[in-house]
Amino acid sequence: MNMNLNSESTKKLSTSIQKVQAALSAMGLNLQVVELPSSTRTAQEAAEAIGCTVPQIMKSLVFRAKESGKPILVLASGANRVNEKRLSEIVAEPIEKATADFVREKTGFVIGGVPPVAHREMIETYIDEDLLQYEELWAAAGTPNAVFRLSSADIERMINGRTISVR
Ligand code: 5CA
Repeated sequence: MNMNLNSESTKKLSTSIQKVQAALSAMGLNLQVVELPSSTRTAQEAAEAIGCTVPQIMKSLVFRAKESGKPILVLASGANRVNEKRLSEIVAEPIEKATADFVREKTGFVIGGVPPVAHREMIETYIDEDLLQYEELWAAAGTPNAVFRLSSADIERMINGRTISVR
């Protein structure tokens, strides 16, 4: 038997994906991580790979509060650009975009795969109100080619965050 071929064909799910699936299962929600053959690194790529619209992609954007150094997670509709001035007023601190290293350190995941749940530490979270209109949403699930489908109702069940207008 060709062991290389065999190990390739029985490739295991990455530990990052397993972490996300375990967290979803632990919440008692029947949500399944799916790995796609093409990149889901950006909202645009994810929408194309899934066959949904960009606004239905739930982006997980990490910011850093400049005074406290705490991470801030914004779950935003794929079509929306976060108004950083508005966000800093809500957070009551100046904020900046997180570096790739900061994202990895606080969430445990790489950019392009950051899920809305299962982070290494608790992260203050804000939810884009525009997401709540969609019955079908898709979020990253640990790697840049894994996602899971959820509904806007699932957001409230799984995420302890404040709903805001991010635009
Ligand atoms: N998997 C997709 C769709 S679910 C995804 O994770 N999209 S995302 O928008 O949530 O994550 C990509 C985001 O990471 C970008 O919008 C951008 O804000 C951020 N990002 C990309 N490159 C960098 C970088 N070099 N440094 C800091 N942040 C980055």
